[in-house]
Amino acid sequence: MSQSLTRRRFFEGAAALGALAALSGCSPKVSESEDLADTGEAPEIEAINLDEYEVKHSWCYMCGPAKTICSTLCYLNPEGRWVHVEGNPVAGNNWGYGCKSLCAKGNSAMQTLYNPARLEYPMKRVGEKGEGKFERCTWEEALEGIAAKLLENREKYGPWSYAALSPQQCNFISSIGRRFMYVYGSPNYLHSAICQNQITVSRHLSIGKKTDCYPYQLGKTKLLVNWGVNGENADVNNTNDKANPYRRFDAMEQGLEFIDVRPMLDPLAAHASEWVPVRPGTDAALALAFLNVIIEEDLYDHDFCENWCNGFDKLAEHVKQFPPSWAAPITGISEEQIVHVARRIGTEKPMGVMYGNGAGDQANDGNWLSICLNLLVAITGNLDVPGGGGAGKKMPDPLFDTSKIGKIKPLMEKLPVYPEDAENGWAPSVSKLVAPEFPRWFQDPETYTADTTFNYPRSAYNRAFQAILTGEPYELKSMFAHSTNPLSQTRQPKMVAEALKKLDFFFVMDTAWNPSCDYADYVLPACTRYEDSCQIGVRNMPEGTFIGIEQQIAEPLGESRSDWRVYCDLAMAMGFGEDFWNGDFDEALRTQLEPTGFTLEELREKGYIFVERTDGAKPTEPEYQRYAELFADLPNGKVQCYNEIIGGKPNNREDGELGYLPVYVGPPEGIAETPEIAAEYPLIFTDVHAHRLSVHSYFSNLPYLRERNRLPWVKINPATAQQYGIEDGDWMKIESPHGWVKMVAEYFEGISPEVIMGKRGWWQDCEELSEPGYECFDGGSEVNNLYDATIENFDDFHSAMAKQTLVKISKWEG
Ligand SMILES: Nc1nc2c(c(=O)[nH]1)N[C@H]1C(S)=C(S)[C@@H](COP(=O)(O)OP(=O)(O)OC[C@H]3O[C@@H](n4cnc5c(=O)[nH]c(N)nc54)[C@H](O)[C@@H]3O)O[C@H]1N2
Ligand SMILES: Nc1nc2c(c(=O)[nH]1)N[C@H]1C(S)=C(S)[C@@H](COP(=O)(O)OP(=O)(O)OC[C@H]3O[C@@H](n4cnc5c(=O)[nH]c(N)nc54)[C@H](O)[C@@H]3O)O[C@H]1N2
Ligand SMILES: [Mo]
Repeated sequence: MSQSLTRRRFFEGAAALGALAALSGCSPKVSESEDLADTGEAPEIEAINLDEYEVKHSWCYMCGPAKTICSTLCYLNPEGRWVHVEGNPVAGNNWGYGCKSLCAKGNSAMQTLYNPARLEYPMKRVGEKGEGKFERCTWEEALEGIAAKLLENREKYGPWSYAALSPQQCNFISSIGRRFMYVYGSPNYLHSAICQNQITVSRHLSIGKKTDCYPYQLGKTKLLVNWGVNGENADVNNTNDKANPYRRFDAMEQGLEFIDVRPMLDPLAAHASEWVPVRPGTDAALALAFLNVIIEEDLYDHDFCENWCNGFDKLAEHVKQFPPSWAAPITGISEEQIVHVARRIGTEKPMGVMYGNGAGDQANDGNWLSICLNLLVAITGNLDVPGGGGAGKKMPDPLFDTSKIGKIKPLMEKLPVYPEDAENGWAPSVSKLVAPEFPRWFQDPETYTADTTFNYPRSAYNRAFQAILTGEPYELKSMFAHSTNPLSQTRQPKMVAEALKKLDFFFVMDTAWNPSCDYADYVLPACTRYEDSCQIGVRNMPEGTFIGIEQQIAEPLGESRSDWRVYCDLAMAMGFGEDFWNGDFDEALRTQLEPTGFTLEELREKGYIFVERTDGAKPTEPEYQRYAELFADLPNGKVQCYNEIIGGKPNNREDGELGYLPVYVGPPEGIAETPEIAAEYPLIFTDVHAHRLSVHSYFSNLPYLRERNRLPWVKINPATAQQYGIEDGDWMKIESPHGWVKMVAEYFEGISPEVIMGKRGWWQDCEELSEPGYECFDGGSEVNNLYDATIENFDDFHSAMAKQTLVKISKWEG
């Protein structure tokens, strides 16, 4: 495997973690900086003979629980203590087959197991909600208490009154957790409305489900537009994912150039041929102006637009309103740069766009923004051409039947069909969704069966909390926060706390005590992946097919239990045993393995099995330009420049109609949008989500990671900071019209002087380093306090909420 210089340099900065990283063999130096700087020398390391250690297989879970992304080898010392971890070279994770590297988080995995913040026992609330008074109880008492209350509430308020929170779409909630919900009778799976599904569904609406605007053969691509995506943090070590930075570096050696559209010069943006520091939340204006220039200057693909675009002429007419002179004062990007970048997008071929959370998931016009990004690739004739959007090589078939791995039937057929569902052609129980994340008409059986991303009913997390407060359309009564912290996850934690206080019954299951536990009736302790053996994953590669399971590395801490098994325990207490393998989760695993020919015992014993490919089969070259097939599911079999899927249909709030053509809405508070607010709050605030030293708001309790990510930082241009007398490292007070936080100024020249940018989620303390955790409410460090939560401002198709606002700052002397 080639490891180019750029690659190696990037890795050292990104993932070096002292002795452990050095042991893993891929990263000889220690870097203090989270950026690309190469500083420091390798510490002296005492040689350890790993041959004397027991090795167990596991899936790393540090990109989120219930993921089977990186296969790892875990070394236990002769005393049985887990002391070292490395990537499994056979599994093809990381940089591909043969590589052992892990990212910084992965290298700190041992500390998740031996962590003082871990929850050990079930707890029952004895004080007032929010007061934090709890008493230890037995599992039996907790499970029976929960079951009795859930059954009572179903009787009193109907099955839809129960909701499961699932912002990060943990596999265990989407699979067995949904099975539990559906057997109970509720459709209220509460998705964040700000993560991935939003941008994916928008793509489906515009160019269909069978193609993509991202180029899967990056080596053949001339120009990549990287828009609001953060591969250097979100996908740092993950070969499977398209945002992986190393892939990009390899492609750059073959001539790829990329343009980075992000407000901040993040590490990867520093390698771009062009940086477009768009004002947060104004991306849709920029995208519309690009469409304007490309169409006005006749840079579009005539043949494609005539034959394969629905209503191209209407779009062309429509975008005349959005010239660069209109977009420049909104976006903060000069007319010259808008024209220049639009020309590059229109002429440098093949071209593709990669976009992420920052471009469509977390903007209140996110649907139209994502649609515009897909249309840019389509109308320039870059779909399904070599090196262009969507076209990729096809992997040879796996060497054994993997079709059931990781799958647990959710039993959607258990959901009741109400007359309103049947009359409207909606999927079962859609009429009972408390806050349909996508419009009800979109949540129909056909959408569910045809789509792997969007295949079950959803309500929007934030709007569901607001429904508890208003009682409109009804009040949820029971809620399970499984692996989520509502007080840090969504906009306006103070509103969420009020809703949790009002909620009749709330239970939480977590590995650690998160702030929302204070409001729970019961708190259940989860063990880590490393303390049980519940997830099977497969990977099919050119070299062979890999199947693995976690081997138990240690006994569960205290009385903590596996997330998967607890659904079985709860089902037994509820009388649902028949649908839950009579309480034995291993039976679910056996069902998954049936077609493979391997047994659970065999797999657990070995940890993983690799079947080498000897048939000589290689990934096959795709056929190109299969437009009739790719667009078959779209109205008129064409790309939706004029969107007949959503146009003229009710929005998700059912208080208006969706349009046919893309529009710009902009952030709820913006410099150009609300000058009256800008007069008092002159700076723009937004946040990064993925950071390579944490996941969401957790893992800041691990000393390896916290050491390098100590304080709730906010990046600020020194020129701006100095105007306010704020030194690098000073605490700052940041106030928006919606709330205030305090964070630590981190000087950074690579950010526009009018923008400041933080990271969300700082509630965890780190006992070993005596680092405190910070409050989730105003006056703490949770950026979600700053944002608007007016439902009318949320995206009216997919419910996305803005994470951009205006703020004023001052030095915090408190
Ligand atoms: N290490 C780590 N990895 C993760 C996660 C994690 O927490 N930690 N989380 C996982 C999850 S659940 C998800 S959804 C993915 C998310 O992964 P990504 O889709 O890559 O999203 P973000 O990390 O939110 O990065 C968005 C980027 O957009 C920029 N940005 C912010 N506001 C704006 C804006 O208004 N306009 C534009 N153009 N850009 C903006 C930010 O600076 C950031 O660089 O990552 C996953 N991977
Ligand atoms: N302002 C702002 N808000 C955002 C985002 C943003 O970019 N900006 N990003 C959004 C996105 S994309 C996402 S996906 C969500 C994520 O939002 P959430 O999923 O709610 O993430 P957290 O708030 O970190 O809460 C996760 C909880 O899971 C617990 N946990 C970790 N591992 C396990 C386990 O194995 N079992 C159990 N039972 N619990 C475990 C952690 O201790 C923690 O308390 O946040 C969203 N919120
Ligand atoms: Mo996410």
